[in-house]
Amino acid sequence: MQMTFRWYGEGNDNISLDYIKQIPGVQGIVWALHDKMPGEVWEKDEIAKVKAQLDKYGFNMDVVESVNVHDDIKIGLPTRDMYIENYKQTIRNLSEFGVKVICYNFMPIFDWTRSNLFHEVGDGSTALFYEKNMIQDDYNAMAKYILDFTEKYNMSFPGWEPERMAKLDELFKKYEGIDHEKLWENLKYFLEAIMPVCQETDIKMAIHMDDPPWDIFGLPRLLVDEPSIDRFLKMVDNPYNCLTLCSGSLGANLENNVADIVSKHHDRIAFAHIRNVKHFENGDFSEASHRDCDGDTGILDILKAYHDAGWNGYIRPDHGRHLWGEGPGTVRPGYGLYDRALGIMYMLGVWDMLDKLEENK
Ligand SMILES: [Mn+2]
Repeated sequence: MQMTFRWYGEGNDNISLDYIKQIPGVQGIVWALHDKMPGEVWEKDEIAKVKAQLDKYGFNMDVVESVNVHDDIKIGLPTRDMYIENYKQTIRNLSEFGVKVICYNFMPIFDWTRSNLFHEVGDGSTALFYEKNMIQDDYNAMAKYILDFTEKYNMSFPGWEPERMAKLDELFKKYEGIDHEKLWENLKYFLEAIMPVCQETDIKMAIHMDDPPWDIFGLPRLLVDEPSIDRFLKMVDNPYNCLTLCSGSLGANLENNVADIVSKHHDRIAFAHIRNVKHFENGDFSEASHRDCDGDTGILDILKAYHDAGWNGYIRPDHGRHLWGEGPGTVRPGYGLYDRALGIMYMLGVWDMLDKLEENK
């Protein structure tokens, strides 16, 4: 496996590359041009700037997260072809800088969704939290919570662009009539259109699981469990059509066995997100430390499944808790420095031991 760390870019992330360099084992930065709106072409001079910043530290830029997909593609409007052409151009531009994997998602309107971004965990730290009752019918209330937060702390979250969120009612109207089957069709159309460019440029498209893995606010969500992942990979059966397998997203549903999915589909997993989730009886869940026993996701089984498969894809700690003074205004929710660094050390510790056991066999 190749360890990476997500970074939001110069002037957009309080964590410096200097600090990331001090975490053992990190080879690459998972990056993006965060000021780009979905549908825009990523220009070479913009990509070159990031490359120069990463080169200074010897980090690779092999994984991009995310190149967001325009809503018109998800809805299947006639304008989608223009946005798909832009997407292809972005892939070609990225390939000139050695990019190997593009992480993206196909969630309608909302990206990841939580009801509390800095929930007290009980040991003095905070974590992202999902209160089931809070996320039922009122999408405007939930969007307001997130947007008030981003405005207060002068931040922006990928997928939560205020420009898009300002037109929520309009967006929901556009998605009327888009059920699961229609959305599957539109995803297939998009992938079939870009696969030849992926083959030509040797870039894998790695879809992120839907988070949480069920429908919200009446919007269909597709990548939610093993059968839907099977369907996705079969639908466009091409080695460039891959997964970003997110243990945290899938782990929000206790019925998902992530290690089984790893064993079954490791050759199509280009990028692994490792995160642990702790469940409560009433259906709420909290993000947890990477340590296996701190949550219900089965982190040890998952890492072992990757190791057993001889997997050599890209991996990163997904989210972390906020520790040691990290909080609103100092870090992005879920993207502090400390807990993600601890997560890396846990993963590398497990991995190194598995290597050793195998050597001594
Ligand atoms: Mn993830």
